[in-house]
Amino acid sequence: MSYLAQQQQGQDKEELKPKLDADPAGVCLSGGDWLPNGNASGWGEFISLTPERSEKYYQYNLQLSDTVGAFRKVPKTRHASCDTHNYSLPPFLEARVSVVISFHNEARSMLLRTIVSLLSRTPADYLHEIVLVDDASQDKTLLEELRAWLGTLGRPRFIFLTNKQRQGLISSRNMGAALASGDYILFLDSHCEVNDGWLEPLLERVSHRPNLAVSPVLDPIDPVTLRYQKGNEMLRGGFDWSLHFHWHKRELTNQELPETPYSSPVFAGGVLLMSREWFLKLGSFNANLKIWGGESIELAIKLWLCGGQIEIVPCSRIGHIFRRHHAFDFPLQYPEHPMEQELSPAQATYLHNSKIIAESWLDEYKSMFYALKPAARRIPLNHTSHQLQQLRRESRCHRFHWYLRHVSPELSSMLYEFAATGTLRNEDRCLHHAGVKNSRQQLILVSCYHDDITQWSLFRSTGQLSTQREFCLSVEVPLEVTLKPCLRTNDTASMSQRWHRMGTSLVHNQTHLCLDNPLKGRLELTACRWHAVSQSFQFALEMER
Ligand code: UD2
Ligand code: MN
Repeated sequence: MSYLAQQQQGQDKEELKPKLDADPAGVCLSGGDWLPNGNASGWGEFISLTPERSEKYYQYNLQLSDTVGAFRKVPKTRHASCDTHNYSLPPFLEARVSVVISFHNEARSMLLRTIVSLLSRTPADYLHEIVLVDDASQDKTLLEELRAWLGTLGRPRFIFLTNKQRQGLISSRNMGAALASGDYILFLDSHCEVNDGWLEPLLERVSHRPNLAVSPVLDPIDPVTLRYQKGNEMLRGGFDWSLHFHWHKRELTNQELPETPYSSPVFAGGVLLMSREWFLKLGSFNANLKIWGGESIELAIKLWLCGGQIEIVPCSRIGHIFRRHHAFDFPLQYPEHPMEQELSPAQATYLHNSKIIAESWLDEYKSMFYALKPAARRIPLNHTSHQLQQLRRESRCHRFHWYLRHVSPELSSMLYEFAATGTLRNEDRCLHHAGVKNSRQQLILVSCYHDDITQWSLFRSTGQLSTQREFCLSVEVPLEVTLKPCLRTNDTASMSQRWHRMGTSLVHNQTHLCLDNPLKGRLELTACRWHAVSQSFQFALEMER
């Protein structure tokens, strides 16, 4: 029974009475409105104090968020069998959960809905505490007001923490975790709604295997309509060699049901639950990572390499608003550095964090990362990694090739599938896919130092040369070099998309002509000429055969 339900039902119970008399907070109305102090105007007043009222600022429909109420019903998205399964749960006293939420400029109604969904849908005895870290939000009175309301509930315990200066979500989550005292810790974004029965399936898994960390399936909540949708349980989390997160489709093995928990190379984004002790033993989130990005990939790698596992549990569902753009600014990372001209602060931050992951864990494979992200070489790292070296030694962590072999077949198959990968350079310019113009894909040659410069991969088996967005370099009649969606190789038209290497030339299989850049900027197909500079195209990384 959730805390709120218990409080309502327990109104006659002696032990709850004094608290309820003193503070009638926590009324869950059947219409779906959870009203602090049981007072409709309280909610309105509370949320109207959200300082910035534009939708663009939050990147979701603020007006709607303010009107749908702090509590609402959400559709059941998990498989029916999850409701009838008898979860084997640990005793309450051994499985107290601390929820850590860090937020920066979250709308009041949204943050409150996140908290109220937790209070309403989490078995009271398991929900030990909620740690709220205000990461220097513009709304200066929010936390105090929340404290006034929530702090009086008695249970669960609330811990409130305010950063005077912006620390970013990674440090903030670490600070929250350091103050937490539950057996398990859950990290949550501040615009989530947990669905019915979200916790039991997670606890069942981790209580039997202390080194296991778990994620729910994330159900997307539309940022415009706030419609709660069903997330896909057929995906595993992963990343590519540029250390960007990707979803990979999974296949069900014989007899495996879609709702059965399944192992995953990384978490479903940043929402994860694991033993607090194990989290601290792993050194928490890497404290050298800045502001936003990469921390859950870093944790996933060190967890697997140092003796843990990760599972995604489809019977556990948590709704999350996936925003299309960042809703916040990134602080300048390198004010005096020329790089600041080439990279936005968001790009510089992400690249910095990715470089830390590569340097910490990728061993000899970090050359793959640098080949795909050459700009990362110039990112300065001003820290020591003693702590990490100690962890690797003391916990006898595996080297990265173990992860390739045992955890992420996708990542290792990228190594074997490609004949070459990375930026594709001709003289001092690189081949770049610059989007669509006049309904044609634009293929241009630009400076190789753009952060988002196109990464190409030449597939060994098919000869296709494709961008990360799955466009393939193609030849159209009469001999025009273009970009087209990659075709399946059983489609005969895919013959126009096949290439092979001869030295540093790229030879088109069908015509036996070579890719050429004779006019410095326009690609053509011409007769191959040995050692012609305009026909020489170098990938950042050429694999050994
Ligand atoms: C995704 C993850 C998030 C984290 C992040 C990368 C999901 C559902 N979310 O976030 O958990 O792994 O990627 O780091 O997979 N915030 C701060 N301080 C800041 C910036 C953000 O506290 O300086 C808060 C923010 O209010 C939010 C959370 O951090 O609650 C995550 O940020 P986001 O929601 O803007 O980004 P998202 O969903 O891509
Ligand atoms: Mn988010």
